Amino acid sequence: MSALADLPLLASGKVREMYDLSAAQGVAQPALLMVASDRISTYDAVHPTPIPDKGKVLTGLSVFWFAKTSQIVANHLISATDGVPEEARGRALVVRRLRMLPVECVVRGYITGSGWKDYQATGSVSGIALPAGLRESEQLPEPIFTPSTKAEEGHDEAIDFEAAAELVGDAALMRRVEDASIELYSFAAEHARERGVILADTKFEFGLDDSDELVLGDEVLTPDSSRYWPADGYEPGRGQPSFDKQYVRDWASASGWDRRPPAPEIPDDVVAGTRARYVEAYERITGEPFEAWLKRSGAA
Ligand code: Q0Z
Repeated sequence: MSALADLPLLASGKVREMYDLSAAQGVAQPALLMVASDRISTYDAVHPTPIPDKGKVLTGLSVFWFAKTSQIVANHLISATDGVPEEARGRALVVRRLRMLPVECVVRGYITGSGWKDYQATGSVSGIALPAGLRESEQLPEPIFTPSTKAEEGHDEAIDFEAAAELVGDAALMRRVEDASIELYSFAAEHARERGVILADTKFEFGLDDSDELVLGDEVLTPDSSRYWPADGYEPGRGQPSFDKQYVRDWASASGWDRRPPAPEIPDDVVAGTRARYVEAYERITGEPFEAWLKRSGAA
C-alpha cells in the first residue's frame, strides 16, 4: 500500500487533498484518492487548529449518501477501503476519475446566505423569480436549482440555467443535471428532517465517465458542502445557527477577530464542542454510531 507522501498530489483545497492513484494501483480505470483533513474554515479562513475526526465524519457521511442515492444517479465512489493508504483510512475515498462539468450545482430549499442577498437585491436567485415577502431562512415553496461558476479563487458567482448550459455546452445534459440535483436534495432533505436536521441547501458536482454517463462526484451532502441546521429552534426571520460550526463562529466573533486571515487558534473546549457536533451530525443522519464508521473503514 502506498504512503500518501508517495502519491502525486493533483489538487489541494482549503480542507482536503486529491491524489492520483492510477500509477500506484495499476487499475484498469483511472482512479483518484480524495482525502478529507481535520482542518476547519470559518468566514473563508482556515484555522490553524484541527477538529479531531472531522475528516472521518465527512467521509463517512459522503459514503452514506452515495449508497442512499445510487438509485437516483450513479456516483464516482469505488472504495473506502481497498486502495486507501493505512494512514488515511476513514477519511479517504478511492473514486473514478471523471471529466468534471465546469459548474457548481447548488440546490436551495431555504433562502439564506448569498441566495438571501441576491433575493433582497433583485427578488430572484440565479434567474429564478421568487415570491415577494420571503423572510431570511424561510423555506421556499419548492427547492430551486441555482448553479454557480467554479471560481479558481474568490467566490463562486451565481449564474442562470442558460449560462450554466452554455458553460457545459449541452442544454439537454444540463437539464438532466438539474433534475438529478433537485431529486438528490429532496431525498436528502426529507431524510434529514425525519432526524431533526434541516438541510437548507447543498452543492453537488457532476462529471462524465468514459462512456459519457452522468456521474455524481466530489463529496456529497456533507456539512462542508451543505448548510445543516438543527430543526429545534428553527425560526424564519433571522440567520440560523450552523449545525456543525456554530461554536467556532460564536467563539471567533466574541474573540474580536476581524475575520481577515490569519484565522486564530481555537481553544480546547470549543474544539471539543465542535467535534461533538460533527459526530452528532453523523449519528443523527446515518442512525448509527460514528464508531461503526471507524470500524468499517479500517480506521479503528
Ligand atoms: C474534484 C477537489 C479535493 C481539491 C476535481 N472524480 C473526480 N474526477 C475528476 N476530478 C475530480 C473528481 Cl472528484 C475533482 N475536485 C474538487 C477535491 C481537493 C479539489 F479533494 N476537483
